Amino acid sequence: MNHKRLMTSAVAFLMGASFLTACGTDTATPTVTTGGATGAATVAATSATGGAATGGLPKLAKKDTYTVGFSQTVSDNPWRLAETKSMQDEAAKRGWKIVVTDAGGSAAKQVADVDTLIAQKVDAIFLAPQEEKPLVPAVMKAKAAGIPVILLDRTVDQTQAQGGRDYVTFIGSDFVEEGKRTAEWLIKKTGGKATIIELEGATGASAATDRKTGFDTAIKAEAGMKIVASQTGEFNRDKGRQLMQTLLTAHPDVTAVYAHNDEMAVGAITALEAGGKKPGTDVIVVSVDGEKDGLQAIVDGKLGATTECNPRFGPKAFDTLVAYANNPASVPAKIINPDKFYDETNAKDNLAGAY
Ligand code: GYE
Repeated sequence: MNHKRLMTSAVAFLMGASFLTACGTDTATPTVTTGGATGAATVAATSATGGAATGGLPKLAKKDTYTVGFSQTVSDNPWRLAETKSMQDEAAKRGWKIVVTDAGGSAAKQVADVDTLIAQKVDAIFLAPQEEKPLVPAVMKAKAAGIPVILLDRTVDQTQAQGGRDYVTFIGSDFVEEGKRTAEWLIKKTGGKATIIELEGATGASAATDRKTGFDTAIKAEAGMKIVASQTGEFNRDKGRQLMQTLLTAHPDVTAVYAHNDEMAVGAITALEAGGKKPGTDVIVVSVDGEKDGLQAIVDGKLGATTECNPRFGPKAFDTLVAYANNPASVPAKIINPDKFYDETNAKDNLAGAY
């Protein structure tokens, strides 16, 4: 970030902070950034758009710029940081204001964060739900307040809230498919014979539930593929490392590890090496995401493969919101991102562009 940009962000942050105080909504500590100097000069006023929901979805008025909220789950890994940056960069590009909240991995805190965004009367809310069930009331509250919600990267419980009815749409990957593709690569690599430890993502998160379903279903059809342990490492590198250390002691005969994200895979690789195993040879490790450290681990021969899950939502998220303002019927209830796949054949070529 150059000096001018830094100053702009600092000014924007201060203006955002005073804006929050003025509104008496200082229960959370959102980060506020705007799109460059012009954006910073005009951040003082926000406006509520669209009417209150009368059964259907809240409308979004057509405007040149919007103030949007982005409710992030946690900021402790490169995937989350890349997602937040993509949203902020896109806001800056368009001269929109964006208010970012960080739930610190707590669904309860995220519900409060959404309350804060509603109280600020943002035009729309981009929500990355930490967990499927606890965030349903937040979606409903925003709807009742007349604020359209777009779900990003994870979804909410589909039996209670639905795209096109309670929230505008979900934009993200097909997690079941990610789990399945990762399993298929592992089956091929191991000739259908492996003793597997599964490191799950955050409990209750759709990304974890569905990645497990996809992988476990694909493995079930193979008599030689056995999952001997499956526990949560919460999508976190160090928790993944600690969990792998524990599970390795209980299952020293492990020959494969499936981690629901690269962060936990990298942690598991550290634990395997500390436990005297050679990842890539003794134990084949596979995961999901395609972050820089994941691709580097493939180049180093320690990670076998990773199915991409792209965190750069900014352009698509903002385009979708504009499309919704122009013509609500043009936005489908679900927008699925295409995912690439990385292994030793292409990891090196994609390293430079990775996050
Ligand atoms: O794969 C993981 C993260 O919800 C798709 O959450 C996302 C997942 C992502 O923290 O690394």
